[in-house]
Amino acid sequence: MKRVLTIQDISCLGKCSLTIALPVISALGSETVILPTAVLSTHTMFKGFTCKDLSDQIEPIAEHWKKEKVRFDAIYTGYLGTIEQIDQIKAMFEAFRDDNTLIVVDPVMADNGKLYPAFDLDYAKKNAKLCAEADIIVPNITEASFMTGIEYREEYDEGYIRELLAGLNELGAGISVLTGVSLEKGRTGVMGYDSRNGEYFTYQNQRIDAAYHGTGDLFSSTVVGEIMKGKDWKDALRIAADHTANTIEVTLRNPDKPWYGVDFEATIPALIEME
Ligand code: PXL
Repeated sequence: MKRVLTIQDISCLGKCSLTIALPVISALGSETVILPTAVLSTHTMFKGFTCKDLSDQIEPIAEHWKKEKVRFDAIYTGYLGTIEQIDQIKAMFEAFRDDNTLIVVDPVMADNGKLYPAFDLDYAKKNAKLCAEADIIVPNITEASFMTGIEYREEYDEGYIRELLAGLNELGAGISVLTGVSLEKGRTGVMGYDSRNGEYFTYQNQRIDAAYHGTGDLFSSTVVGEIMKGKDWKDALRIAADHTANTIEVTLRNPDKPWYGVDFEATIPALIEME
C-alpha cells in the first residue's frame, strides 16, 4: 500500500484541510499519515476562531519518524501557518524525499483576489519558494498571481492563463496546475503545464455557480489519491475536477447543507468508482 504524508492544519469544524485530506486519500486506498501544523477551532472564514500553532512539534515528530525509518510515496502540503513553518516543511522534504517520493504543494493562502486573513505578501513569496521544491503545484488563479507578481484578473482569456503558467513554471516546479480556470462561459476546470516535455493539459467541465470552502482541498486530495492509485497526472486532474464538481452539485441539493463546507462525505462512494 502507498503511504502519503499530508501536512496542513486541523480545522476542527469546517470540512477542509486535514479533515478532508485524511478521509479522501484513505478512501482512495493509501495509508495517510498526518502532520498537523496548527489546531484551529474552525477554518478562518468563521469569526473568532482559535488557533494553536504546532510548529514546535514538527521537528520532534520528524526525528521520531526518522528513527522508525519511515518512508513516504508522496508528501502533500496544504494550508500551513507561518513563514517559519514553510522553512520547517522544506526541511521535511529534504529529510524524507527519495527518488520515488512525489511532492505535491497546494499553496493554500488566497482566493477571489484576496489573501486569507492570516497571510501577507511575504508569506506568498515564501510559498513561491516552497513551490520550487515540488513535483506538482496546484494553486488557484489568485495564489498564482500573488506568487508570480502577475496582475490578478477576473476576466481573462487562455493567453492570460498561459502567462500565469509560464510564471509558475519559472518558480521551478515540475508540473504547474492552475485550478478554477474558466475558458468558456458556463465551464470551469484546470489547465496544467509539464516542464519536462512542454506539454499543456486543459480540462473543463460544467461551471456551477456556487463557491464553497474546502473544494480546493478536496480537489488536491483527490489528485494525490488518484496518482497514488496509478493514474497519470492528467487523468488525476480530470477525475479530481469531475469529482469536485459532482460534490458541489450534491451539496447544492441538500436543503440542510452547512454554509461552511461541502458534503464530501456523500460522494466518497462515487469517487472510489471513478475511472
Ligand atoms: O480550505 C482552505 C483552508 C484550510 N485551512 C484553513 C482555512 C482555509 C480556508 O479558508 O481557513 C484554516
